[in-house]
This record gives sequence, C-alpha cells and structure tokens, in this order.
Amino acid sequence: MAENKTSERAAVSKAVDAVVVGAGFGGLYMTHRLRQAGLSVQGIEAGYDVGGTWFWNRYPGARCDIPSLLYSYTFDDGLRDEWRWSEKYAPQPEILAYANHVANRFDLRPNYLFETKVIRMAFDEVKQRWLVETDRGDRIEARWVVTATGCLSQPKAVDIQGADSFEGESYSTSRWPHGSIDFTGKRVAMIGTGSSAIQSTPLIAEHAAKVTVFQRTPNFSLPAKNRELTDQEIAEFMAGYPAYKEALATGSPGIPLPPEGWAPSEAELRQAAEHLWSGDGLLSLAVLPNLTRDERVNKIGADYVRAKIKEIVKDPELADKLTPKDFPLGTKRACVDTDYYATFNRDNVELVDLRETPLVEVNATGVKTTGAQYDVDVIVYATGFDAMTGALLNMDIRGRQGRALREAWADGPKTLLGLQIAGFPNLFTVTGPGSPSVLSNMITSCEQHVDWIMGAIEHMRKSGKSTMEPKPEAQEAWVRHVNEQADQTLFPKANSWYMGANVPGKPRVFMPYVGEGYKVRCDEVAAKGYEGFELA
Ligand code: FAD
Ligand code: N01
Repeated sequence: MAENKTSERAAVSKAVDAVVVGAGFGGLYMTHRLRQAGLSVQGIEAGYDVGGTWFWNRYPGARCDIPSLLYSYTFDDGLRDEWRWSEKYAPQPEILAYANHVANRFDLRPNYLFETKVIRMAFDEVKQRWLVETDRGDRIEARWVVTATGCLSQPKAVDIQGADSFEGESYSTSRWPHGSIDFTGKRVAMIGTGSSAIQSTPLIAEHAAKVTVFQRTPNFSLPAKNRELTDQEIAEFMAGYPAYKEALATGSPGIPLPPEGWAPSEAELRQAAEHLWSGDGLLSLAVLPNLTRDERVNKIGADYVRAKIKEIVKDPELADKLTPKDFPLGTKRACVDTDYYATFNRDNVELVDLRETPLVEVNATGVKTTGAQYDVDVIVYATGFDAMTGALLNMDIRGRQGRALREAWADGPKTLLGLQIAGFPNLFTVTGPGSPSVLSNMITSCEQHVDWIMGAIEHMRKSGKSTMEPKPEAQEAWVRHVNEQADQTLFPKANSWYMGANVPGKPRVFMPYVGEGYKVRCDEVAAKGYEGFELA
C-alpha cells in the first residue's frame, strides 16, 4: 500500500521561511508562490508523490464532477494553453497526470519531503517560529506554516465491528492500491452509497460475479453524460476565458447562474429542473434558484430526480429503496454518476437496505446484517472521510501557551474566514472550515486562498510585522456569521459530512461558509490592512 514507506532517508533538521503541508492542488500552488517570492520553503507530503486527492483515490471510475475545463488552475496562461483535457469530466489518472505536469513545469518536487507525515507542530513564542516535526524525525523551524492538508484527505476510520476479521481482500476507495485490482468472477461487497461508491459500483459490476451494495442512506445522483471534449468546445471555452477569469476575480463562481431577481413560477421551476439531467453535473444544481434555501424549489428538484430513479430502475420496489426521501436535494453532497441507478437492473447487482436490516458485523467470510449473512471475496469500503477538520486535528498543533488545536476546536472548528485561527499565529489554512471550500470549485478556492495568504505574508514582510493571527472577537463574529448563514439554509436538515454527522462523536457544526460575497470580503479585509487580524 502507498502508505508504507518505500525509501529510507536521514532526518532533516533545518530552518526555513515557510513550511507547506500537503502536495495537492492547494499545497503545490502555495509552494510555487512562496518560492516565486524568494522565500525558502519546505513542503511535506504523506504520499510518495504529488496530487493529493488524485494520488490517493484511484478506485475505478474516479473522476471530477466539475467540468475539467473549470477544474483547472487559472494562475498561469502558459499552463492553461499547453494542457488539453480529453473528457468533459477527466478521469483520475488524467487529473493526477495534470498535478504531475504542474509539479514538473514549476519544478516543485525538490521542495518536498515525500512519504513524510507532519505529526506535531508547536509555536515558540520566544523565537516567534513554528517547530514542525514529522514521523521521520525531521525537525523544521519556520516562520510561517501553511496547512494545505485537504478537506477530504483523512479517511473516516472504519466503524464496523469485526472489519479486521475478514479473510478476503478489502480495499478502501480513499486509499486505493496502486496498480489494478482484478474483480473478475469475484463476489464483492460495496459498503456505502456516497460519491465514491456511486462512481465505482457500475465499473466493478462489469467484471465481478456479483456486487452486493450495502446502503444506509440512498443518495441523489445526477448523470455525468461524460464524453470526449471537442476542439470546438475547447476553443469556445478559451474565447470566453478572459470573462471567466474576470468573473473569478470579482468573486463570482464563474458558472452559469439564474438571472438575478428571477422569481420563477412553479411551471418555470419544473422546466429548469430538467436541466438536472443535462449532464452539467454539480453545476446544474445552480440552475434552480435558492435550491438549498427554499423548500418549495428543493422539492421540485428532488421530485424530478426521484421520478428519474423510478423511470430508470425497472423493479419498483428496488427503485423505491434507492430513492432519497429524508433530506433535501444538495444538502448531502449530490453525486454525479455514469449508469449508477441503471446498474441495479443488472442480474449480478443486489441492494441491501441497511435501514430494513441493519449491519451487524463484518466477519471472516463476509458481511452480516440482521437479515442475512453475505459471503464475499472482496469488501470495498466507500465509507467517506473525517472531512474538513480530520487532517488538521490528526496533527498535534500547539499554538500560544501550548494550547492544542484539538482543545480550541473541541466544540467545532473556529476560524476567521477559514484562513487563520486565533491563538495560532502565522498558521494559515488553505480551504479551512469557515470558508466556502467544499461547496465551491475547490481548485479555484485553493488558488484564492493561496493568493490571499501570499498577500498577507508579503504585507507582513513589507510592514516589518512578525506575527499575524485573528483577533478573538473578530473570529467569534465570523463563526457566528458562518452559523447564521447556515441556519438560513436547508443544509442543517441533513446528517451530512458537512455537519460532521458521519463521524461518531464529532461536533455537529456546519463547517463550510455558505453565504455570498466571500472573496469580496477577503479582499476588503486585506485592503483595510487585514482588518480583524492582529499584526504584531
Ligand atoms: P488534497 O488534494 O486532499 O491534498 C492534501 C494533501 O495533504 C494530501 O496529499 C495528504 O496526503 C496531505 N496531508 C494531509 N495531512 C498531512 C500530514 N499531516 N502530513 C503530510 N501530508 C499531509 N473538488 C472539486 O472541486 N471538484 C471535483 O470534481 C472533486 N472531485 C473529488 C473527487 C474525490 C474522489 C474526492 C475525494 C474529492 C474531490 N474533490 C473535488 C475535492 C478535492 O479534494 C479538491 O478538489 C482538491 O483536490 C483538494 O486539494 P487540496 O490540495 O486542498 O487537498
Ligand atoms: O464518502 P461519503 P465518499 N455502515 O461520506 C456510508 C468527494 N467525492 O467517499 O450516508 C454503513 O459521501 C455512508 O452512509 P450514510 C465528494 O465531495 C467526489 O463517497 O452515512 N454505511 C455513505 O453512504 C463526496 O461527497 C467525487 O448513512 C456506512 C458512504 O458510506 C466526498 O468526497 C467522488 C458506514 C460514505 O459516503 C465523500 O465521498 C468521490 C457504516 N458504518 C468523492 N459508514 C466526485 O464525483 C459510512 N457509511 C467528484
């Protein structure tokens, strides 16, 4: 498995200007920007190479659900011009190749220690520097630390009794082995029905003797209608590129939105809902105005998807089991699939509804529910992530007076703008909780955060300040605002990972920022000399 160390090296002990944790899209761009500014940078990455999400999640069918042309960096026109995406939604190997291309083009690998996990970091108030320690015994001092550790990088621990006792093969979608797995003729248990399961089940079912899908919560999924990109589409996208970049610069998500002030009738909403089946993936949700705020609009969208499930799945009882009924559309992250619902028309695919017959245990031969024992050869855990805070809290981060981040966030994450945490000076979080992060096109959100962080660091250098951190009252006000914004939406109605509800014992707090004008607010804060932040 990729987590085993494949190389030996001596521990590193040194001082640098900045440490960047993570070599996903956030970390790679941060490293590039810091280096461009003439700063010394030490990157640290747990995987043996770059790519983050796309390094780890190699399961069959893994691909983006935001069109590839948008799921791309925007910071360098040369990079844009030389890269050609082959498909509307690029597959994981191609996105990983893109990350590799970026690392090569900007020569970023020499700045990284790979196969190395940050386990601890502590702020030294006398030196005004962080000491970062790794599982290889490295000790690196840095003035600034940027965590680009990912919102969906820490797999949720398997919380199923007996998982270790299974004697067959078991895999986790989020730590998929490198190299192909042969499912031919095998009986496979798929545990989970989130995006990872929805993408991989149809492909595994093509080869396996049988796939048994264990579903606790049915999910809304929209068809990807994936296809090759044509030269004409790419040319059209490039022609509109200046306008797209301008939109991003002004804080717009750069995607088609309903006309401002549009108050559609019920009939118009029903017509708009048809767009959910257009193949525009997650972007199609934006076509229904106030989808996650207005129950009436949401019901129209949700009913449209429910009707489609009924139409696709031939067995009405099975269609009913696959139909989500108890949370609004979009409040658990909607999935984008290729033939997911249709897969249940295959003779070799079976659904086990864990609400009818709860899962009891995994044992030596398979999976046991209150209804039956299912003997299998392979178990695939597609059980998700300890999202948004997991990777951060996995490190022992100590701020002023040795205060642990785990203690500061005991009741849920608290940040200012999702970028910094009071009491943890000079520590920046790329797409941290309290920022739009997972509700946005994340690659552009990574860029926006990195640009802001770089601006803050340059401001500190120019103004001779040695530390920067949120003022506690400004942070409290932002946390209140984040919560108020979430409370005006339907999001809290779902037991989602956005709420921390998927991890036993995790505080139930809506973690991303769902309000509008986020980038404008970040830019205003910077323009006002980092209003709300203490620069000392
Ligand atoms: P990551 O890519 O998660 O990288 C973080 C890196 O930090 C990882 O490599 C990890 O190993 C490393 N790390 C963490 N902790 C430590 C530590 N203590 N020490 C050392 N290294 C550490 N978003 C979209 O916008 N569109 C999509 O279509 C989309 N598809 C997705 C598909 C999948 C299967 C998944 C899981 C997520 C998807 N996402 C998507 C979200 C995706 O995570 C982001 O788009 C983006 O890749 C995040 O980049 P990042 O650099 O912030 O984090
Ligand atoms: O994880 P999930 P994921 N017993 O948390 C079930 C991104 N992503 O890896 O809903 C039985 O969504 C759990 O059931 P329930 C995207 O942001 C994107 O699939 O908790 N079942 C659920 O069905 C996504 O949202 C893409 O009742 C258990 C499933 O496991 C995020 O990553 C592709 C269980 C977990 O679903 C996470 O997606 C992949 C248990 N003990 C990922 N524990 C794209 O398409 C958990 N479950 C771009």
